[in-house]
Amino acid sequence: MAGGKKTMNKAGPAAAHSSHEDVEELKTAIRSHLIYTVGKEAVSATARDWFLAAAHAVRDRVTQGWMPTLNGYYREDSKRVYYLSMEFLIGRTLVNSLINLGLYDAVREALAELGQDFEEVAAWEVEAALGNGGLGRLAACLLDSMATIGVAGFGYGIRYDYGMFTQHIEHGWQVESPENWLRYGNPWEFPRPGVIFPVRFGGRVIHFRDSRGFNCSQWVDAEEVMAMAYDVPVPGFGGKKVNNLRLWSAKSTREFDLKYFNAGNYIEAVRDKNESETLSKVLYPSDMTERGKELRFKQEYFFVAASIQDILSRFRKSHSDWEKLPDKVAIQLNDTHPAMVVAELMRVLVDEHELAWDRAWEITRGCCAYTNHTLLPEALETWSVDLFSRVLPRHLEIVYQLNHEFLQGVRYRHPGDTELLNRVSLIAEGADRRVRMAHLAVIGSHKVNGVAAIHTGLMKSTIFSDFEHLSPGKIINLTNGVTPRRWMLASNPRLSALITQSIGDGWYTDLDQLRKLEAFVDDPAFCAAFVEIKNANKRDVAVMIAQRLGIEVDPTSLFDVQVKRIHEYKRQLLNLLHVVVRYARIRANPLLESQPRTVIIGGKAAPGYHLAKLIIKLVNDISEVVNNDPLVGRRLRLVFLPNYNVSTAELVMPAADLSEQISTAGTEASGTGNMKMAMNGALTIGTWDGANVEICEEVGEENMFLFGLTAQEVARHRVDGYDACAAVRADKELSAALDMIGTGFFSPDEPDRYRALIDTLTVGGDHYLLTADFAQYVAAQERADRTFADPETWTRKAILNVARMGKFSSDRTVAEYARQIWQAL
Ligand code: 26V
Repeated sequence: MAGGKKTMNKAGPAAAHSSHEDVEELKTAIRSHLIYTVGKEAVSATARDWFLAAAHAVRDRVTQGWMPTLNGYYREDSKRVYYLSMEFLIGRTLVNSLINLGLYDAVREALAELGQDFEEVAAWEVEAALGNGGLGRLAACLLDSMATIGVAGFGYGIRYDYGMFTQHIEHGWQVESPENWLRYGNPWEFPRPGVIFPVRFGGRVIHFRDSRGFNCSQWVDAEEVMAMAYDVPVPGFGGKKVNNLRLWSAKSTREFDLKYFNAGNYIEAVRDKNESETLSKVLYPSDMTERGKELRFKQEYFFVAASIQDILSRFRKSHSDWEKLPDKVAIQLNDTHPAMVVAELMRVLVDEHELAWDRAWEITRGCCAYTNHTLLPEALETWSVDLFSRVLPRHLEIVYQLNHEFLQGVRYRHPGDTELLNRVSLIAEGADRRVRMAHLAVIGSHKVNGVAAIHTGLMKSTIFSDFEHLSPGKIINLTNGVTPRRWMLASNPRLSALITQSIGDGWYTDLDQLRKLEAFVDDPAFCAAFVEIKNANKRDVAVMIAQRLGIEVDPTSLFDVQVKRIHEYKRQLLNLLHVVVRYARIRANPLLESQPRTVIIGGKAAPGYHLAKLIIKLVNDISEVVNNDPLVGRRLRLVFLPNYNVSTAELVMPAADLSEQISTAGTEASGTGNMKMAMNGALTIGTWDGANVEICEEVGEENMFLFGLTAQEVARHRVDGYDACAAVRADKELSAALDMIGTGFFSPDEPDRYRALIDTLTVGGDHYLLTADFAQYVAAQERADRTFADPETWTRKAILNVARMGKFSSDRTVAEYARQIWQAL
């Protein structure tokens, strides 16, 4: 991933005013890192060399706050919050760190005085894409907020050698290539060769009686891999607290090497060494399915086992009483991926520290809490008992024992209800017996949370309804948020500067203060500036699209944006049907007056998800036809943005007029892109799903375009059965659009290309109910057109969106976690 100049960020929105001394000091630091860290002289240094030198100079400043923070936590014996996540989708770090440290203007000036253009230098940073999408990006936002509001929060994850793949588009199709993000080194991390723990796999369990006559178990003959720590400092805004993200990398053990070396088998030794190091090689690039993959199972246990050893050894430095563990340690499980924590903590406490089983169970549940991020059945993790017993035999025993005791309790309270026992069991019985990780996470946690009100309600009434009856009050809602530092200050410096001029800078850490902007909706100067900023952001994106894709888009047209992973439930296809309808209307009536629109779609498909890949090809096929049809003129453009990632998001979110959040009601747990666009002044066209519902409560239904079935209606359709073919027959425009796609209008080289895709909507039963929502969606789009045609009204609504999005700061989310789950504020 190379350069590409970004034509924005001219003014530092959040900079404490840089003093002359600051700039001089930074120049000296950057020069010195160029020579002593990068090993280059100014005359031969490339922009990347300058990036590395600047990054190291900034890292030094970050580090200055890091040790005092960590020492302070020791001194005060603060309760520590451990956020365990298989994914941290961090993105680039330079600009964000500068904003949080208040050094943005100073570094820009320092680089300028060294003859370097800040944007060009910053563009050389390769982003840390250690995540798939929403779940991983949320983890990164929560880390920023924990450091900002002063929670002693530590992230634990995996340092994948290869993060999210790079998406290329070849002949309209997605092609994946591995992203070797560490190729030029990662200036933000500190390798800790001294912090290294063994992680075991395989082997068997022996049972014996100890000297006290107690039954004991021991896990023996296992293979070992080492987990080595890499630390990444996480500065909060204002630089007062700098927390730590610890990422584990797999290394082979020394014994391992020696065994082979002594046998004189050098080549074998190196081969096996590589194999044991594959554990942290690659992020699984699926955000929903990748079931039953042994390597994924091992990755999960690998980072759980290393993190638990680290957490307990830190606890033991200042405590000897295990009962204190829940007072000093909170472990947040980001989805079920780290759910093995429950069994691992039990194993360590019981087998290694000889705690009584019941005491260990109290302690485990006192520490753990679990966040659910999806209701989709295909994403709920289960592991076959067979795999489990081969890889983690002792953990399987513990799961069985926990299940036995849990079911005994249920049986006692609900005698005779065998159906209930089957439903809540940790084991799904059948030909292929499987461990249900969500059930393990629920029983092993003192709190379970959903990520938006509607999602939590559905958790309680569907997938976890039995648990809700068994432990009322355990399941709570904590609506997601995003960090305004990255998603406003860093990505939208123009808007941020206007806001700060108008209401001061308190909103950086107290986003509710945006409400003060409501006083400006009738201020013509403010409105004009607001409009001009949106237009400038749109021009930036238009330039990027022209450079990257050679497509000319009209920056005054309505920018209609849907950026997110490609999934049937997110209904990019519904968006495309609307585009086809618009196009068909223009063809049928070439003189039609139509509000000019640029529809932008971006997102990655899981490499094995054929329908999602076909949707990408369809976007490209339609855009080829529409964008090159002279009949269309400036009225319509369709653009597929390749390789949508955090950096592209930072460019696109501030340029959106219309934010597409059109998932089938009840399927999108929360969404966070919806928040990013609305707080940057986009109006949402969306369904009654995820956080859209709460955004509506905040900004007002009159300032959005909501449409479609409610989650209840969706559920009713699923029970009663839904006749998609009848719905298609009844709608002329819909059937015409489906015919165009299905019969090869956009794919004359292969007329059948989209048959399978179209079939999902008709004979396939239309599981995600696109055809049911279609007419209402098109009507909502027409409302959007009419509103956009009246710029004053549109601007007013856009400003009110910004002003009323305060709730969706991840600072609020973290404060709720701290008070309601962690007891850490
Ligand atoms: C599942 C799997 C299955 C195995 C392979 C790797 C993998 C990676 C991730 C997942 C879980 C995906 C769940 C997810 O990303 N949920 C999203 O979470 C966001 C943050 O809460 C939320 O805004 C989105 O609505 C939700 O889809």
